[in-house]
Amino acid sequence: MTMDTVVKFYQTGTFTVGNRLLAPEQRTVQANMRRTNSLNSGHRACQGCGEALGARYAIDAAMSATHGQLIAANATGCLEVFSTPYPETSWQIPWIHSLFGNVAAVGTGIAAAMRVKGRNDVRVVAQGGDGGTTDIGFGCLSGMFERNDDVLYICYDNEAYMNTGVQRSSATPPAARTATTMAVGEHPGADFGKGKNLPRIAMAHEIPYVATATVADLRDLEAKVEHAMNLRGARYLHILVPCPLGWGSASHDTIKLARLARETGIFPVFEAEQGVVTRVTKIRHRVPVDEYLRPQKRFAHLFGTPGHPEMVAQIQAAADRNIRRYRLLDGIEA
Ligand SMILES: Cc1ncc(C[n+]2csc(CCOP(=O)(O)OP(=O)(O)O)c2C)c(N)n1
Ligand code: SF4
Repeated sequence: MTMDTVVKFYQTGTFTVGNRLLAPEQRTVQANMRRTNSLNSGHRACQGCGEALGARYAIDAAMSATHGQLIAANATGCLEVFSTPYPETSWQIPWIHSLFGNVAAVGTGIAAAMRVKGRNDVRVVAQGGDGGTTDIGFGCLSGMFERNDDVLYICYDNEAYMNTGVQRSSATPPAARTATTMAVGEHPGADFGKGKNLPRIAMAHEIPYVATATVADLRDLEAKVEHAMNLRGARYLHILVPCPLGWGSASHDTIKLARLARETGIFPVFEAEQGVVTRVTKIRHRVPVDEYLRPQKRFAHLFGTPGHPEMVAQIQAAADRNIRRYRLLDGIEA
């Protein structure tokens, strides 16, 4: 070997060559040739859609954990629209489209019907976007939590109502420009101090399991779905799914942005049981929030001339607060 030979090391556990270096039982669901392909090719999601990627991994993992005994209910939104333009469908599992705001109740009903039929082996996932979850479907979801119904609810959080043209939801972050937030003026973009933190609200219901994940770490996502499907009762999984169309980001930056959301502290990745945080994903390489914000056109006004450095500082302060609150960095206490 000469001095200038490039030596490549592949980590075991990556989704490229590494999976083949692992024992078969340690490989990911997607690495398995017999995965379900629950959300199959041919759907109409935009290029680089984080929601399509997240749904594919989550539902394949749920299918694997339940040995194929799964029914999914889907709220109205991008995931439903791009996967099932009538009379076509990309779903290869029993799947039902609910109303926009009642998918948690539909999931509850399916679970109850299965129980009455003595089919306790059939499990249920209810899923929707952040608008369907944090706003219009919130009452049904809180009821599902309160009754501890046997459903895993998955929220694909792209931080706005994307399917209808990028309107603000209560999950839209402060300063983000949408079709329904101020485009110009002293404080353009979504307001600071508004919005809901659904994972924390779910935790307040003290349900068996609450977790957050991103499409930057798909192995972690699969593991959380598998864990959730091995539990009974109400479970909630909140996945950050970048949306190139709504965020004004490059299609090839979806994974990078999801990783930066985690590494800045903007999106804490953790698990909680009965309302108590049990595990967090530590930040490996801390980065300032502007590295996450700059590649997204929805935040472009923060960096123009003169820009809004005071708003960037407020976002940084919120990220730092997450780092303290969830102990995302070793040595930094709450
Ligand atoms: C009761 C009702 N109101 C409004 C709509 C129109 N609508 C369809 S999808 C959608 C936005 C969905 O946003 P979100 O839940 O965030 O999912 P995303 O499309 O972003 O994945 C809206 C407002 C509807 N279908 N039903
Ligand atoms: S608008 Fe966003 S969420 Fe909807 S399909 Fe396109 S990238 Fe995915």
